[in-house]
Amino acid sequence: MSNQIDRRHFFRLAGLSAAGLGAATVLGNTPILAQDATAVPAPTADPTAIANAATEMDNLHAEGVQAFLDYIGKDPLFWNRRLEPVMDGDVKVFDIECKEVEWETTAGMVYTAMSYNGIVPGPEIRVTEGDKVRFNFTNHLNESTAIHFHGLRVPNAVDGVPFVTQPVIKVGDTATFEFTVRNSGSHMYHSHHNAAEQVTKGLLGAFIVDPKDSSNEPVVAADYTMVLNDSALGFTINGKEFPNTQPILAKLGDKIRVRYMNEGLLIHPMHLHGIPQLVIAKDGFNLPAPYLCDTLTVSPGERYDVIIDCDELGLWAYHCHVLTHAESRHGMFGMVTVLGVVE
Ligand SMILES: [Cu+2]
Repeated sequence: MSNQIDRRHFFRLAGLSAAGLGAATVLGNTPILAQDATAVPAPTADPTAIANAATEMDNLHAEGVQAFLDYIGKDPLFWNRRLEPVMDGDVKVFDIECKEVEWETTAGMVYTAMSYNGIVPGPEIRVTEGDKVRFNFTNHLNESTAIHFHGLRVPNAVDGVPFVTQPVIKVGDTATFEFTVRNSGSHMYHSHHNAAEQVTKGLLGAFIVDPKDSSNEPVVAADYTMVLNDSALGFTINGKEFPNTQPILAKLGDKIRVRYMNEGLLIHPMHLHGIPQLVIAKDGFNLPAPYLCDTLTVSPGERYDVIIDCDELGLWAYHCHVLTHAESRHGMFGMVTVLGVVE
């Protein structure tokens, strides 16, 4: 088969016009010229129609931003989903139910999610290094599940991997896990059974351990957790897609801490406009040499802690920089929020 026939076959598969093929044939066989033949033609449409279409796209972008602004303060769970324990002697007890829930990530986007206690992500666990904790997980799903404490130093027997260290939690059963929290930092808990589906559908949560000795902790005005997820429920921050995400609002001069946790299947380079991020910890380990960046790639399973010194007034876009996770012709969506620095 000649090279010429190969190229004709390729162009036919690509649905290209005979005119384009002819131009490429006349001009030669190099790949560059073949690409030229596929170039988008100069617009020939009515200029008014072009202007209207462009304005329509602009309006969709503007409507999304307005919807975000209108939604500020309407989701108190977004930054605050901590579960207070019940004390049993000196043990902090957390009761968690695994159950399906209809979960709306943004207006009109409702999914049948898998949840811990009816919310996605599940409740945030926050304890102190040295605490004794007990978790009672009850499975109301239609399939077995398992629980892994990701990043925590635990006895092997509570590592949560079915058929390696323990049985699954069968439908209707309650499983109890008890251990002493040995290491501080930003960690997670999530399903370790049919996990690509169960975790991306919502069986995930933050597990934050404050150090017993807090003298080396940075002093901050506020502490935010951003759980990133993708796939089953779209591209979400704390279970929500723009415009139904919430901004971080800070006062000029505030230092804030943000804890990123990626529970999804993809990388998410988190980019903050205007103000650098000081990375102080990776996977719960304080870094010996913190470093500055404006875009921090958070891979699946990773956690990063950053300090943001809010020294510039304004509304600073704050988003994943895989742009297909953040913006389309219909405007911004997915992993987008704003850091608002006000006087
Ligand atoms: Cu992303």
